[in-house]
Amino acid sequence: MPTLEAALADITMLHVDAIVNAANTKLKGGGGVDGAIHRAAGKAELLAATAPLGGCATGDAKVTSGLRLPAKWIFHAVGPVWSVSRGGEAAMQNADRLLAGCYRRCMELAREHGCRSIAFPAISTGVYRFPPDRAARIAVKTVQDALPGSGMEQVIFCCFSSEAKRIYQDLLEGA
Ligand code: AR6
Repeated sequence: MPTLEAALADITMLHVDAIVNAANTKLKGGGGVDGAIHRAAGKAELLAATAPLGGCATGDAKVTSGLRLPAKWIFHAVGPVWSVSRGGEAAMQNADRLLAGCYRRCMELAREHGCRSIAFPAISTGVYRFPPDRAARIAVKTVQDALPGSGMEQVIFCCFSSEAKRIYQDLLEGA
């Protein structure tokens, strides 16, 4: 059985086959985890690697190598911006679907690239303001659904605060 774990860590330091970036549709870098990944991987080199990819749609992900990171691959996923004030329940469900799409697509990419370990940040829960509890439920469920037959051995939900880690731990322990 693969291990699913919550870790409090800087995702750029993790020794896994793939780390996931919380990117934007232009794939031209930004703040938060995206900025940290660009700094650690080598900003100029990573921008050169993403330039030919033609951006990325929300809910999808694109691949580059890990460059100077310990990880072999970076999956650049674009999560939805949480802006329900403009659409109520329908907008929330659309955001849920797009966020799930990020995790599903990254698990597909992991399989295509023969990855046995992957680390996800809490996509959309920073600048994009997705509620952390709701995002974590979607993350864990989508990854669990994608595990059978994936060859995955280790999935790390990489948290940047102890509150975020607690949310994931509770979900993973079935609390
Ligand atoms: N390691 C792990 N998690 C981190 C790290 C890190 N080094 N740094 C931040 N986080 P955010 P988003 C957490 O804002 O909401 C960028 O400008 C952070 O605490 O990085 O998807 C992009 O270019 C939060 O829980 O991503 C986009 O424009 C989580 O990572 C936009 O932000 C995601 O926060 C994407 O916004």
